[in-house]
Amino acid sequence: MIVTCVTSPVSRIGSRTVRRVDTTAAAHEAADALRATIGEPEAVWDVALVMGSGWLPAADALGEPEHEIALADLPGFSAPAVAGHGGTLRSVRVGDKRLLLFLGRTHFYEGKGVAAVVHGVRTAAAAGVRTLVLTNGCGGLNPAWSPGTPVLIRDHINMTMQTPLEGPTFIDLTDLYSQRLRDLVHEVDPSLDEGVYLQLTGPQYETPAEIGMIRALGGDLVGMSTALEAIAAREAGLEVLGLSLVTNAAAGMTGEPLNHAEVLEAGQAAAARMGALLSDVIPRI
Ligand code: 8IG
Repeated sequence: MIVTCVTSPVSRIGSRTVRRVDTTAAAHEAADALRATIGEPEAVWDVALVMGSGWLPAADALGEPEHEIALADLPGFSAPAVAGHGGTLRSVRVGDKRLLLFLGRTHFYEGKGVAAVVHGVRTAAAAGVRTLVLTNGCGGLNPAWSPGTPVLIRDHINMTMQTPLEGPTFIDLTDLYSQRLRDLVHEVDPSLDEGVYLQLTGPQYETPAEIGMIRALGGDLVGMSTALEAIAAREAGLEVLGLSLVTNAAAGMTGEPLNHAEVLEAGQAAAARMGALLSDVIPRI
């Protein structure tokens, strides 16, 4: 359980309400530890950006970080399985905005639970953030989207059958991927298509038959992140922007097998466009 630092054994077997309060407390503990680490006890950030697979090469385009720390050094973020392979957190000024930049995220398939998957989002909210930009690398179901094509997320289908919410937390998701923010991105790049992102748990990629199912359900993009984080963000009152990078055609579409090298290559090739897009969008948020 990721929130052991503030979850007493009593609350763990206690009511759901107590546990929900504890995930918020864990996030505030992490945000306070971040402020203490950088020596700014009053620091507040405006925007958080989660860089998914394929997006990491674009991170440097956002500018020189004022601070960079290992996420594992903050409470509630677990140490990486492989030393040196954990996520990092940067604090960057972009225009007049203070940006919390998460390089790497916890995926559901790591088996640490949904609270661990969304701890970064809740920490960002506790650090004052009002707007969350979620990026990911994903498979594309539209043959017009060649690897390296960015697509705006219009809506999602959460097929993980999980939720970060506990208790009777009836959150409205009607405009989860904010129309205001999508309009703003379209001002910067009118050519961007929109699509519905469908999250599965992974870690295996889909079978061609599953891609057929996803298409029938209305999914345009398929991946292993983002939807659970977006739900937690909305619970925390954040406005959400979602951007997918199609790094591969979904299974069965090309006759070729899927491979991770293809994902990394698509990210490298698209880095300049993605970096410019994010640098243009964030100051306007
Ligand atoms: I990058 O084709 C990336 N992540 N589920 N399917 C799923 N996740 C992905 C894919 C994909 N590509």
